Amino acid sequence: MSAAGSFIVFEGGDGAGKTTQIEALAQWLRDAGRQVTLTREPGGTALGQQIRQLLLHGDHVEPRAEALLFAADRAHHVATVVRPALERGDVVVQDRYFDSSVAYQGEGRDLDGADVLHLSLWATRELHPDLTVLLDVDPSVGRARRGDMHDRLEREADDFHSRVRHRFLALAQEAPERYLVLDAALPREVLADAIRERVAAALGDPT
Ligand code: T5A
Repeated sequence: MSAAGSFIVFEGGDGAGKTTQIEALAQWLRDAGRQVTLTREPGGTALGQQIRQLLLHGDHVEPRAEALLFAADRAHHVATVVRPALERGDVVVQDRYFDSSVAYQGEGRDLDGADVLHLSLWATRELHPDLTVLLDVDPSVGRARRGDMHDRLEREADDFHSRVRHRFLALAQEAPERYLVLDAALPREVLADAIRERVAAALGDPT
């Protein structure tokens, strides 16, 4: 486990259902008496909210600048929110982390994935999640779930989102012991049960 606490990250394509599952998991952990820090990238700090606005709702951003901005958000977030929470002993439940950069900027934007990963490892002083829950979603399902709400990255074509999806799956295959991969098309409760079971095992039963 990372420091004193535990670091659980949710990843997946847009509209995969991460927010839904993160909220359910955080409530379950709190009910079990755990101290939980619920956070997200980009935008888990005041500075990050400004970066999020630029990245998701601003004008065109060059791919390398985009990768650097996500990494800058991450560096500040990990140093000021995530590490202090882990040092307190919290369970940190986080919406997106560096796999999103490798998948979206490395694969989607066609930058070198190894460079993008290296940037995030430098930014975070190599803080790895203890567990990553990957909600694997077909881009057309994610798009339908999002309705008319599309930010700058969500507006990319289905081909972009297919490449992102396959990079997420490849990352999980490289280190299966650190991932829980679930089909995001399953009913919410089925997903929530599977996540709780795996998190309980990772935490040594939070109840
Ligand atoms: N990004 C991010 C990068 O490019 N690089 C990076 O390094 C990082 C960190 C962030 C954007 O930035 C990009 C990736 C993203 O494009 P975000 O705020 O994380 O944006 O946006 P999304 O991931 O798209 O978040 P969404 O809120 O759109 O999707 P969620 O959280 O995955 O899904 P959720 O829970 O809001 O659910 C979406 C809808 O589906 C329903 C929900 O009720 C909701 O209506 N739903 C289900 N329906 C049927 N069955 C289920 N199992 C369902 N679960 C949820």
